[in-house]
Amino acid sequence: MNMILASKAFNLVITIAIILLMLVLIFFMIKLILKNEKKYRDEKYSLSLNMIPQNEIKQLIENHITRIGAFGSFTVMLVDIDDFTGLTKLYGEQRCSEMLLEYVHRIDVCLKTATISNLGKDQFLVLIRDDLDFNQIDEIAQDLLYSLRQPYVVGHQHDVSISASVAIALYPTCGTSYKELIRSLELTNYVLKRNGGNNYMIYNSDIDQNESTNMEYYKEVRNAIDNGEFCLFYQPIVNITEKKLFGFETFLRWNHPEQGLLTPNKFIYLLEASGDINYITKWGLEQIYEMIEDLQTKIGANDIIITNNISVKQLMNDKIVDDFRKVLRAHSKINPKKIALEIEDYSTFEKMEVVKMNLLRLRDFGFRISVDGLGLDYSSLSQIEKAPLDMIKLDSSFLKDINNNFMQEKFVQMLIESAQKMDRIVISEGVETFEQSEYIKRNNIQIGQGYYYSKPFPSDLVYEYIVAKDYVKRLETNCNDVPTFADNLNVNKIADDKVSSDTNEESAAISDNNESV
Ligand code: G
Ligand code: MN
Repeated sequence: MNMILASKAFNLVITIAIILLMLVLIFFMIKLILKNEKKYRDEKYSLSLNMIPQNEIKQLIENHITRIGAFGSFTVMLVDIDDFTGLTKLYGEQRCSEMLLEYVHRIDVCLKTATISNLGKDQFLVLIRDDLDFNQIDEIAQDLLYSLRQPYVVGHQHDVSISASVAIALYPTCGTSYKELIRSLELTNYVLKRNGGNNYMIYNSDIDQNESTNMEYYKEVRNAIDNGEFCLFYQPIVNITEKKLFGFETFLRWNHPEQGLLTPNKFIYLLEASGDINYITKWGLEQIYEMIEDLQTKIGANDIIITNNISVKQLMNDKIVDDFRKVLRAHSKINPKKIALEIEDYSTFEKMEVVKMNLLRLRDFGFRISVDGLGLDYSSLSQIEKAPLDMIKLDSSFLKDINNNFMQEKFVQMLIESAQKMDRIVISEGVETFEQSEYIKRNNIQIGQGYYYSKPFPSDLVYEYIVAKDYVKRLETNCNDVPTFADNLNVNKIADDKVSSDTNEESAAISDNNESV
């Protein structure tokens, strides 16, 4: 009996010992897994620690030049994320700096023997000491771009795609000192960005001859973006028959610290030249979404449509489609039908396949497409019959000689007829006087825009305007009796009539309008 009890106790002790041993084993295994995981993470991100500061890479390159002399060679690269400012606005600084670690990791994996330094927040200088020929450089750059383009995890989103520009300079042909090499890289980077980024390029002396002045402007525009000097102005579009607000057209303005408020004719070419037009276009769309959300909070459901001017040049780059998709996703509660994309240069757009394609893709997202400044003649009317358009804005030239334009009235009738058939909206722009406003009504155009109704004004006056005009319910019984907005609100804020513009026509129109009130 005792024997049986003793053997049972022994078995129990053994079982407990085995269980304890297994628990200890499991504990150590978990510890090992966690340790490896940590090691992997540390290895992956140790790059941020291994990257050398800018002054060190400078010293390193200068020492290397002294050592190899005029007959040696090496390569430097400037890797710059396209539109990092836009990414940080969309995902936040913290998440983007985490993404940057992964980005640097990819550079390091692609360029195993390279030394990397962080020049600006999204710019990396890479030194490759190997003696490479052009084919090898092409191959390296293509691999690098491919790897950098793969999706990133940012916060909860697992498929964030970013692109980069890789500027490349060879010692000694592209510069014989650190300073010269950096300058060549900056110029090349500028040319890459101007062409829409997402590419690589090796510096050549033609770039220097053609581009150095442009680059100075580029720096100024960059500063303006960083300092938030760009803003959107809003001009009301009114439904004159239903006496209510149709929506707003937005205009880009540069609040220049020395030159005051500038219209796009003064700076759009700079944005186009630097490639920053992509950033500004996306930024503009974000601003509009924010305005729509803000108005919904303040006045509830509404059918206000906000339009955004887009140039053919912007539509030539596929990037606009990706960019707009991202913004659209970030505001998925808002119906994109509330936003109309306005294109000028209708005939150019018609001729360019890529522009048409991009426009159709944007329309598929749900944005409305509007043609701006349409002239009234047979060729433009027959062309737009077939085009994928939702809105048509008639050029103000149509209002210039209203007493003597029988032909134009015929065209308007044709246009209105076809617009009704195709469910399109027709808007008359540049309405400056009471007579013109009456004239468009007589011609069955229901929607008007122009200084007669209101000049464009800054975004923070939009809500004030809607309230002042009592548009929350509907437009006043007779909008023609109401003084223009600028007089209604005597605020000491920038109004569009402070705009510095080249066009005398525009300033003349402003003073005309002021006198008539
Ligand atoms: O081509 P687009 O419609 O995008 O041009 C708009 C420009 O015309 C803006 O700079 C805007 O300030 C200006 N504008 C708006 N309404 C009027 C108007 O009634 N008369 C004139 N001359 N210009 C106007
Ligand atoms: Mn326009």
